[in-house]
Amino acid sequence: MKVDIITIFPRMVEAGLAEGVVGRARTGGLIDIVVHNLRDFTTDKHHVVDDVPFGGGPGMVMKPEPFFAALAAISERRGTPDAVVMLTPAGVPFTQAGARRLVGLGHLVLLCGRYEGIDERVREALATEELSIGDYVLSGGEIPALAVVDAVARLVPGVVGDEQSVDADSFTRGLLDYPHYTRPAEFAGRPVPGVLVSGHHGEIRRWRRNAALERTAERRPDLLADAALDADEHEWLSKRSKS
Ligand code: 9WO
Repeated sequence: MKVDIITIFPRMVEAGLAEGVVGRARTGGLIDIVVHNLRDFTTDKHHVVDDVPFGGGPGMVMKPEPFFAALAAISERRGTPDAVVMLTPAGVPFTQAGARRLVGLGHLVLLCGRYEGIDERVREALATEELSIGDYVLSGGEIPALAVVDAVARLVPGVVGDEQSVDADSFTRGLLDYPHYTRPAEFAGRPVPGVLVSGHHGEIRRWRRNAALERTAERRPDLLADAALDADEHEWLSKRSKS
């Protein structure tokens, strides 16, 4: 899996990729991520990446030339990407299914905007898709880019130590996660559910499945339509909706 990230804040992005699962996957050679400073693709001595907006209005707009030069250099050095993703609130909502689609591609380029936005010619001519991580406007596309990289990287074989934990991820089945507990067995007058300390693995699996289902039905019923449920779970849901 190759990822190229274009940003005017490379240190911010590198810091977000240096630790944890993604950091280990990079050092272990499981993912090849290169962070590019957009200013390296300018031709003036001040490395200008923005300019005033045509038509007037507040703020500055990111110039198209540096993005075009960066994409040409990346294609030359690392091959033509399979997707060029612009991070914007106007994009398609990013989901686990979206992460699964992206991990199937070999090479992604992520474009991070700042200021008031990126010149439209970049979106028209270079971006193959636009992704949003939520309906809010941030200061830049870097945090969304890190979110996308983290979700995609976790799906690269070998990145998450225990493969089972990715498959068992409730979100992998389209459900919210079940509650997690660790020691002490009782804290602040709140005991851990007995089944989790029973040693009955079948019971524990059932408890966790029902807890994920209950939590999803309670908080995100919209996810149930596409969730991968078995017959028991469908029966449980229909009983719940009648109660
Ligand atoms: C801002 C914006 C606001 C309303 C509708 C569409 C919009 N697009 C952008 C945009 O691309 N802005 C650039 C990137 C420049 C300003 C900071 N940027 C940004 C991206 N803010 N928030 C995001 C973002 C990206 C993905 N998911 C949520 C927010």
